[in-house]
Amino acid sequence: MHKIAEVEIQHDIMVANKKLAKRNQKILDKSNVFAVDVLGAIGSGKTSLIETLIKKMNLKIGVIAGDVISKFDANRFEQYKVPVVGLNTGKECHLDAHLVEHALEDLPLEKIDLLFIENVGNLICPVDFDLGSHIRMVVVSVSEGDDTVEKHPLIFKDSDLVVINKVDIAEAVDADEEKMASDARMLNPDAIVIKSSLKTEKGVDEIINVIENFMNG
Ligand SMILES: Nc1nc2c(ncn2[C@@H]2O[C@H](COP(=O)(O)OP(=O)(O)O)[C@@H](O)[C@H]2O)c(=O)[nH]1
Ligand SMILES: [Mg+2]
Repeated sequence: MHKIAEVEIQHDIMVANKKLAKRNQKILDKSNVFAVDVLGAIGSGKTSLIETLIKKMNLKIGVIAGDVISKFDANRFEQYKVPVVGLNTGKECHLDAHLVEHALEDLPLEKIDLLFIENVGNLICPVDFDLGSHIRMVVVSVSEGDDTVEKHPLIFKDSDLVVINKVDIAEAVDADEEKMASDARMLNPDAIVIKSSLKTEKGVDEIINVIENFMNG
C-alpha cells in the first residue's frame, strides 16, 4: 500500500513537471530563445564549457546556474557580464521546470539568443525532469572513469549532444576516450558525440557548430 502511494505521488510530480516544461518552452519560443540543458557530474567541466562558449560564440548568451547552495557558479558567469540567474536546489539533486519558470521571469529574454541551464552535478536525478530546453548536452570527463557512460545509460540515451571532456588528461588517468565515445554512440545513435579539452580547446569549434546547427533547426 505504502509503495503504491509513493509511486502515484511520483507519477503526479512527473506529469506536473512535463506540463510546466512545455509552458517554459513556449515562453522561450515566444522570445526566440534557444535553451540548452547542460548535464553532467560534479567537476566534469559544465561551467568551464559554458564559460568557453560565452567567450567564443558570437551570440547573446544567458545562463541559469543551478547550485545546491549559494551562487558559486552564478558568480563565475557574472564576470562575463551576461544575464545570469542562480538557482538553489537545497537537498534536491536536480533542477525542475518550476524552478526554471521562476528563473525565466528574472531574465531579460528579449536580449538573449542562447540560454544555458547548468543543472545540478550528477548523472542520475536530472534525467526525468524536463526543463523545457530545446536540447540536452551532457558533459562527461575522462577522469570519471571510462566505464561511466555504460554505467549511466539513461542520461546518454536522453541527450542530443555528448561531450567527452578532459581528453588532455586521458593518459594520466588511464581512460580510453574512444571507448567512452563508442559507448555513447551505441546507447544513442542519434546523439552527436564530441571529444573535447577545455585546456587545449580541442573540440570546442565542433561543439559551437553543433549547437548553432540545432539552433538553425
Ligand atoms: N585538464 C582539464 N581540466 C578541465 C577541463 N575542463 C574543466 N577542467 C577543470 O575541471 C574542474 C571542474 O570544472 P567545472 O567547469 O567547475 O566543472 P562542473 O562542476 O561540471 O561545472 C576545474 O578545475 C576545471 O578547470 C579540461 O578539458 N581539461
Ligand atoms: Mg559547475
